[in-house]
Amino acid sequence: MIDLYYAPTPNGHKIALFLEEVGLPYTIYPIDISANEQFTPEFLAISPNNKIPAIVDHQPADGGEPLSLFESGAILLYLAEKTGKLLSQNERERIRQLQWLFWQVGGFGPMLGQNHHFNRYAPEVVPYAINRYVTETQRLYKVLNTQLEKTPFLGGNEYSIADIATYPWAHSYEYQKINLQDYPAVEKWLEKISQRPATQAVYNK
Ligand SMILES: N[C@@H](CCC(=O)N[C@@H](CS)C(=O)NCC(=O)O)C(=O)O
Repeated sequence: MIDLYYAPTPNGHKIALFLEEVGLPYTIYPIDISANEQFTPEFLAISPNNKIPAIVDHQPADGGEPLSLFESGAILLYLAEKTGKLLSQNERERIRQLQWLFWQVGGFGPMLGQNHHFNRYAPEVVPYAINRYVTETQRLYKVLNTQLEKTPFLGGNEYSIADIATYPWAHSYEYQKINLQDYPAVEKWLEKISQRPATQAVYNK
């Protein structure tokens, strides 16, 4: 059984999407980040960077003590290796999938997170910051669109943890001042992933 420390945000959705795809049983432990529950000593013992998502795997891949993990990219990689699913066994396709996973956790997520902050949550309007992060978001959507014009999924022909990491952020395109019609390959990819039963299970919960 896996404990998932979760809030209904793009980073939280990533892990739920993976677990639903592969059918691994999990228990959700909600962390209310607006009430600062991410700073409690109990949560910090699992996630020392005080952010969701985090997991505790009570049946870890090495058969040892329960394993706690934070950082969505590390969790997705761990779960993909543990289950042998959603990360290609083909070396070339696998590294391409990992390349896009790292692109998401190092760029697409953090930059869109700043976009969300300055467009939705900042207590004052900061035009410089809004312009900076909307412009960077548009650049990243162009990169995404260019890739998805070439291959049906981010890392190639197969749906993988790279798509799982990226989908929940792109799903929130309306918050980001993004006109999806400017990125037709992204629009098609979003629609395709939204039809998957696992995606519907996560977003309907
Ligand atoms: N790099 C982290 C980012 C996680 C993250 O930013 N989580 C946000 C919610 S989407 C959070 O927990 N924020 C609480 C805080 O910053 O105090 C990951 O990919 O797991």
